[in-house]
Amino acid sequence: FLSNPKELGITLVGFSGGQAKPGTDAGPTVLTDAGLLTQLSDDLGYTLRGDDTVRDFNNLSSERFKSNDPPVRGMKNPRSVSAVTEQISELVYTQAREGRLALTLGGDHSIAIGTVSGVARAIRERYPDREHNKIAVIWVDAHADINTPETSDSGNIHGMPVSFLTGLATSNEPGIFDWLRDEHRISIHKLVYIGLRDVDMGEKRILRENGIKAFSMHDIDRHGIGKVMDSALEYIGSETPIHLSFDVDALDPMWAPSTGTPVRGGLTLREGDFICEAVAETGQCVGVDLVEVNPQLVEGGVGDTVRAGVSLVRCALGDTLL
Ligand code: 6HN
Ligand code: MN
Ligand code: MN
Ligand code: MN
Repeated sequence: FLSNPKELGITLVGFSGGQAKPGTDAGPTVLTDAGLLTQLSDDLGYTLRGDDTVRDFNNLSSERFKSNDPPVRGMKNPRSVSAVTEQISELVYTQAREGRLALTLGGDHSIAIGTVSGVARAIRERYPDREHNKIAVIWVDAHADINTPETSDSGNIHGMPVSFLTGLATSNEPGIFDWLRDEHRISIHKLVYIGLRDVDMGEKRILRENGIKAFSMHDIDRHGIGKVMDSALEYIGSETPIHLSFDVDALDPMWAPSTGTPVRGGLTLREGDFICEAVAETGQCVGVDLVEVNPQLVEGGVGDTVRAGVSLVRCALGDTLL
């Protein structure tokens, strides 16, 4: 699915409007300051060709926060999140359309409305005649992020991206996700969750009623991460391109404390790395997000979380495979 499997299209998205805590906007900076991009080219041999291969959204966006953006259907900052994700979708689309692996560093998880929709549209266009031109999404997270505006208690859009991406939630309101069309959407049957442990009541109902594939921490404890990844990848099938959306809060706070909604009882770093390796090993991976790194939250600093994030991205790009 990639025209050159060693070519990356990177998008840096310092955006925090999908939730209330400042700091997530500095996520891409702490990851790149740790040398992540240099490591990807120098250690892993990825090409970052031309000045369009790394798109720094911080410099591109003129209107990250709209000044007049009152809630709609309970959603907070709806116009800002919609405008930002629309631009990300376009950027990521152009990268993936070139056959590059689209890597996005966030930012809060609302940005996945942009990344997943951009990749989904690009792959459809690249393979119009293929049966398997609809991407699967592996969503690694403590949370399901599938609230609709109506089921959400918080109104934070980072808890809703999957409902907009699957079409469970829609909006025709001008400037509020009215840009999302069928070509951007993913099938609810090609979605797999891993690492869930804090799912809201309304979300559990959505998961149940739609028969959505989900591996909770309970399943990982029972079967082990190896069997869980086997089942997840078998469910997706070997012909389907995969987008991996990794929320760093899937890891236990012991490994990734600097994040906005930490939940204890999570993945070890090694289990997280294994998930990424197993996806890389398929050769089907077309997009990767790493989101919710927030350098402002923890007293002892963001070091542990950044090291974990760097490790996850390296593994997703095949670094640890022999
Ligand atoms: N994330 N379910 C909660 C909510 O506000 O809807 C938490 C969402 C967390 C979102 O971690 O990306
Ligand atoms: Mn989460
Ligand atoms: Mn909750
Ligand atoms: Mn999330």
